[in-house]
Amino acid sequence: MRIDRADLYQITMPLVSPFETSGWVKTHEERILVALHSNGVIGWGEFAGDGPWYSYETIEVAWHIIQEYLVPMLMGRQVKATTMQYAPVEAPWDVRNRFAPVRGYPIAKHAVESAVWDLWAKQQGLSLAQAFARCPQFAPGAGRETGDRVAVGVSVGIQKSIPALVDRVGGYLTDGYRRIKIKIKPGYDIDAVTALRQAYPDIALQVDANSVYQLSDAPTFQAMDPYNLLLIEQPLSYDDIPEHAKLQAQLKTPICLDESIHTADNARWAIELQSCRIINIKPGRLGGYTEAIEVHDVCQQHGLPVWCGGMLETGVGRAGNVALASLPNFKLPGDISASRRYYHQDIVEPEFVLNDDSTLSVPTGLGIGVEVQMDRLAKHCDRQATV
Ligand code: OSB
Ligand code: MG
Repeated sequence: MRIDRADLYQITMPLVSPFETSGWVKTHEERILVALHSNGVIGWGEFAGDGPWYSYETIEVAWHIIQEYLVPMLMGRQVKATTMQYAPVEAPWDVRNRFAPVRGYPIAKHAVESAVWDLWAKQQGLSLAQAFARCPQFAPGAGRETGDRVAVGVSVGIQKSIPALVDRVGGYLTDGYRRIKIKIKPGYDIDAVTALRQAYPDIALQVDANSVYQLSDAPTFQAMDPYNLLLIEQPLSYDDIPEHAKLQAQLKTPICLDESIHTADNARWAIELQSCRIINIKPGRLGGYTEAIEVHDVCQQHGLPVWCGGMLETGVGRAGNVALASLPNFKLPGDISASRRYYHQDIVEPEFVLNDDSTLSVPTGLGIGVEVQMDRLAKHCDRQATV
């Protein structure tokens, strides 16, 4: 695959409503879009980082790493101080090895790797979901049958009060979402869950702490056990695996790891130590779709269900998440809501809309299966560069 040119766009997108977690609050999202050109075909990828909150990767640092290292390495240019010999990559699943000498920066790597997947799928005449089905298997018997709709829910940020939360959740239920995740923090946890269970006794409900608690907070989570939550997401530190095992041993509710799982090896260790019973897969956090598919396969092999997390992606990243979630071990609804839950207007057409059964349809067109609208991109663009 010869890459002729790469265009980078930095954009700022206002959110429909502020998104608050235990660690940060956002009113706008900054994004980098990567467009790789090859023989007149364009492959798109998105850097949906943030930070340095959820991850250390800020927009400035990602721009630098993508422009000065990742794209040149992909194009086969010599990069300062590397010893590698570069041939063009043949398949998208080879990109992670190409990027392996660069330590860290998984979200930046994903932005470039995902553009290669899109480009390759378009060149092969495949949708992204079909392209994922061609990925080599990373564990015995890994399933590759993809569905045409994926179950989704909504991730609800911290609200000003518990009654405001109950209202907000009611709004999303009316919109048709059948799985609700709420962000929690100390002082806004058991009360929030109790109030939601009183108002909506039977809804599928889960919580996400974004790493703000400690093992000594185990009683808080034990107090949630009677509420029949689907899972408790990332209660402890963002790199921790062993202490989550100690917490899981004290709980009936499954722990789901998000921030702690950066690689397929991390997933293997977490399974081995019984740190969690469910894993959240985000291709950005994992450095790309290939690593994400490996985590999918490893979990499938061990009977651990996975689901697709989100980072408030625009339609570019969202399309990839939907395609990924169509793989068979994605057994729980994803944080992949409709475009309008996040943005007044998405930058792609068609936008993602919620089906009656709380699903999104998996695009069937070539590659990501949605078209980036260049006029909308231009409207939001703060910076552009060409490599
Ligand atoms: O922890 O899952 C998370 C958004 C940004 C960063 C981290 C997280 C989130 C969400 C939102 O929960 C999920 C979405 O995209 O709807
Ligand atoms: Mg999370």
